[in-house]
Amino acid sequence: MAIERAALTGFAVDLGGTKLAAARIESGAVVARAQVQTDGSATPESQVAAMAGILDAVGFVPGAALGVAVTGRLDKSGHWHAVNTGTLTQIGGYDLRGAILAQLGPATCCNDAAAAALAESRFGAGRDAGNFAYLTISTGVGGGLVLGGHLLESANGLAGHVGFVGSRFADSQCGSGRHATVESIAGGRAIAAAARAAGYGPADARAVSEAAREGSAWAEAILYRSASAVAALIGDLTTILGLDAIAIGGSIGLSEGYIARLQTAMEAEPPLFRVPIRAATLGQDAPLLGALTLHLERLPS
Ligand code: BMX
Repeated sequence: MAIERAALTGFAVDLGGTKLAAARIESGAVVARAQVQTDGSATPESQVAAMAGILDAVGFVPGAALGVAVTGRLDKSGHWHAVNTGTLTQIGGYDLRGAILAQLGPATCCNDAAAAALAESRFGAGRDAGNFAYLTISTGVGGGLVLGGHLLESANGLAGHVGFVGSRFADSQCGSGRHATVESIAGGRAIAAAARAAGYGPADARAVSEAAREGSAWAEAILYRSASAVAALIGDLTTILGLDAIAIGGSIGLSEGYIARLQTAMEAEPPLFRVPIRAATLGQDAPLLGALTLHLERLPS
């Protein structure tokens, strides 16, 4: 059952490819937040210890309501797998739900973009949309689909991983094992790699965004190519799902100028295949709010 935002009280943790964040949430508002950098090469046990540590920093007490969002897929049995093994190098089928239950108490574990999609659909940019997609452009390109009010899920946890769809803009090997995916040309790791290949290393995606803001043509070209690949993906998703709206999140997606680039690139699509593109209104808190929402909505009443 869909809950009201005001009913959101508890804790949430969000382990992304770049940052690990935790929040204490009271009546739908984030009242305490902590954030550190993610260590993508840490073992799953160390990742859980880092989650416990950051939850401690926001006042978590084991047993309190808890939602856990992670980059990567969560299968039906609660096992956690990296899809892009370049982002999390040690995560290949770890019993995350079991480890969290043992160390922190009952919690709901889910994909970070799926959680954000649910939150944006319930309380943010997708409130008026029947069929809605959320895309995060960050370390990777993640996605969540809320169709007719229901978050699309699958037994293997891969549903919604739209960054691994093929792209005509790409031509390199993706860390997922697929060739020429959207993520392999549009995500933060791809943006940083393109900057390095053009001789501007060791620039990370944030430095590329900064360079574009200051007017560097090379940085603008890299970001416009990323936006073009995402715009084509949005056209494909609109075709398959008849989307009413799409929200964009993630550190790159929400960086200055990115949504404007997307809107320009979207003009290459015929009008029927376009959809309103909005910024995620919950910003970087969307995965945190969504993970707790999912947890509370699934508690037996
Ligand atoms: C990748 C994939 C998704 C994730 C998305 C955005 C991995 C490790 N991650 O497509 O599960 O939702 O990135 O997450 O395979 P980010 O926060 O790591 O950018």
